Amino acid sequence: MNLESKYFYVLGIAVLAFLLAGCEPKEPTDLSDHSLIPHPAEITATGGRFQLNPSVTVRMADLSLHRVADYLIDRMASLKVVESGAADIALSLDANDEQLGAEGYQLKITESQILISANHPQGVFYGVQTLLQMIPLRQYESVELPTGVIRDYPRYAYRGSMLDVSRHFFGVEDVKRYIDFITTYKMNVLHLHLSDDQGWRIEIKSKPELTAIGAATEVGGGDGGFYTQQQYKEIVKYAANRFITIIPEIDIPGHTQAALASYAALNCDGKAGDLYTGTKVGFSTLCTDNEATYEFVDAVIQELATITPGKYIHIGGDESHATKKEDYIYFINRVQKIVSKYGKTLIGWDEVAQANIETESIVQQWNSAGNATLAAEKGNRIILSPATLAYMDMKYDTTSRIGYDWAALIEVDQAYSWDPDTINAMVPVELIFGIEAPLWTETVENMEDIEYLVFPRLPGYAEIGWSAQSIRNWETYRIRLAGHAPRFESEGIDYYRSPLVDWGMMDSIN
Ligand code: TNX
Repeated sequence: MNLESKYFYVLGIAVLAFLLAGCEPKEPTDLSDHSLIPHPAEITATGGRFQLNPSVTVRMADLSLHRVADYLIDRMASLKVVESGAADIALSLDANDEQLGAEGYQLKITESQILISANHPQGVFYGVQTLLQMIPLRQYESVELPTGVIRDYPRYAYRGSMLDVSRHFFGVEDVKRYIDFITTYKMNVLHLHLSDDQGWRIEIKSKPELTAIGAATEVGGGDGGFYTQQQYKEIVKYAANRFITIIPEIDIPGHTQAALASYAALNCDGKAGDLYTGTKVGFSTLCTDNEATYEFVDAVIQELATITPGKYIHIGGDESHATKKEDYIYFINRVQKIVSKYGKTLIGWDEVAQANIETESIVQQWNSAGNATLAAEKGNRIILSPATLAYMDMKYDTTSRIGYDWAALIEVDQAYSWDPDTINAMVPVELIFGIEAPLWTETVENMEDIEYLVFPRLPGYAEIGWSAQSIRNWETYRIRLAGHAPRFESEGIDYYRSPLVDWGMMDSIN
């Protein structure tokens, strides 16, 4: 090799080394450089390092934090609980800090300790979620974390997602996996759409035909299925351990073909209808003149209220095109009384605002700004799920392999770039309870399908619900989102590789 070629050889190696170093798994040395989603309210980096050793210890200052500690132990296998003395991770409830509210936390990393404090266990739990996002998966035994302080609290009290288990049924394990998805991003509600034309999915002991007949199929004619009350309770408990409230929805008076096929008395002609496996909407209705209908609704809500510790029952109420308007209003008014009688607060899709609902009831806007305005005039709080922005069953673009496009095509940037406070000029911001991103499942048959539509839009919806508008920005968000790809991959999540996100730059971290 002559001198010149040697020179180029060395230069070549240097360039290669530089390129490789650029792709190497590098952990941020500054606390503000972590790809945290949702973005925390305040991050102050102090420039030091904390070494997390293989035998990590955790100490909880309060017994009521056992749920949080159990969760952390579950996620970090070699974690040991110590009763007293110094611990690597200390969890406490002594924040005594009004700004943090019920769900906020402070995460302080010094050179010798990680301290998560909050006013309530739920805040500590969210501090734990932030910490877990900073620790590379499967490598926590020897990780170094940058020092500093994160102070964080949510913008909205209600941050949810909905899973439609009626159009296609998803079993308990799938629902738990879905709960894990939303847990990571600090959502606090899972709304389960438990009944529709294509299937009734929750055991009601006094109405056995609902599941004997009404759960037997699903869109496309598959086997369907349902949750026993025992299984439902298991889901509720799994969610509660992650500070997530399950909101059950029984969709009435429309979207009821499965119930109409199960009980003849619910039909105006007294004859049981046929099971339905198509995807049309708006053709079915409970007979609003029959007393049998109200006896049925009472029985269903009573059992549902008993197995649901959360304060909300969702009664659907959308797209009742087969119900006359005056019958619809009469029906919703009566159902409102039944829900109240069992000590629960009613939530309904935006159409219910036309009825005489109580001030505490909550209206979920999916379609009509007019209905949301009506609700606001009555003082009802509003959950925002505008179909054109928040429906995760919408395709990303025309090439998406599944999904609908009736409301919009929703690319990842559009899913992220909207402000709930400015959706309706007529709705005062104090009445906005929060946001929910629904996943309807007419085109969604299995977990891979769920993952493809939910990821990567879900983290964006979680950030809309949690982070102040002033700190949200698509250009910086898309970089943080790319930082989550290694997590999606190591958890086997089949996410949509949106061309708007530079996934490649993070490939090698995994
Ligand atoms: C409208 S949103 C519906 C659902 C469908 C969905 C499909 C709403 C309250 N009703 O029944 O599944 O569109 O995108």
